[in-house]
Amino acid sequence: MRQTRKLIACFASAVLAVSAVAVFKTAKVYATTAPTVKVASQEIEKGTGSVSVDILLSNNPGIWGATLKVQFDESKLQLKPYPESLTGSGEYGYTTGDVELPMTAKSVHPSSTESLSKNTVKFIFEGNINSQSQNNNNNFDNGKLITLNFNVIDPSYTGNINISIVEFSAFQINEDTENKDPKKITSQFEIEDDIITVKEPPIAYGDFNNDTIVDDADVLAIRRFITSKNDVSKMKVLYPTETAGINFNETAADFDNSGEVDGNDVLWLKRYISCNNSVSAMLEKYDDRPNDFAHLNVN
Ligand SMILES: [Ca+2]
Ligand SMILES: [Ca+2]
Repeated sequence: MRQTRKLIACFASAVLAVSAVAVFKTAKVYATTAPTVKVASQEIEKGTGSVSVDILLSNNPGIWGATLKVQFDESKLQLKPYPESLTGSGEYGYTTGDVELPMTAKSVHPSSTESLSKNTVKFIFEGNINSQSQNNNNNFDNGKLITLNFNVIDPSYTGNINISIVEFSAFQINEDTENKDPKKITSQFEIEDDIITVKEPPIAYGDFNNDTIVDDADVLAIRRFITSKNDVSKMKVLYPTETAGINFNETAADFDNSGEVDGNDVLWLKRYISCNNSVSAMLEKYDDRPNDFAHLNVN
């Protein structure tokens, strides 16, 4: 799923520091030693609510300033706003990373100075060439450039969410000259986009009543479910008080993973609970098992 793109990063003068840089898509494969800015892939479970995504810098050729623009799916993600008491307006959910660029990081989303859509966040790492005391060196750090912190909008969504670096421009000063005049060089950054994968959580086999605990209440509920001809709506009619407000997980009721819910699930669930919810203890004690219950160990 990963997309790789090349982007020409202009090492320009400080005056040109924030100028936009064209993005060129290409199929060419670059050596692993190429300067790279990448989105770190992430995998979360459905309903997690939030996700943090790192933007990583590697093979840093030495940069003094940079501009990073990242796009995301605004129908699925929202950048976490900082509490207003901590920051001014226009600053959004990010945390600085390992790369200690001698610059200030700013998010520009939405920007009063630049027209950005809601699906874009922009950071400017901007040094000060005129400073007498600091920021007069290029930075060669690698690692986390910045971390983006998102809220996942739809708690029921599963699937992929694309995160794309749509602009990365960097510039470099000439440390060898007294006036730090920028070396005007051009370097090629490899840009790697990636995705957030939102997966279904593993099935909590046995937890029929969905309270995150596997215990006798589940045994009883599965018995009632079977009595109700494996129909939750019938069960709710037959046992209105006992079932009120419970979102039963029928997949979890199939404790032995046989494809149907029946007396064997009640039998093995009782055995499992009697062994303090230990699969290995249950398998050691009972050898008439229908399978090795490996599906329980994925949880
Ligand atoms: Ca339960
Ligand atoms: Ca079963």
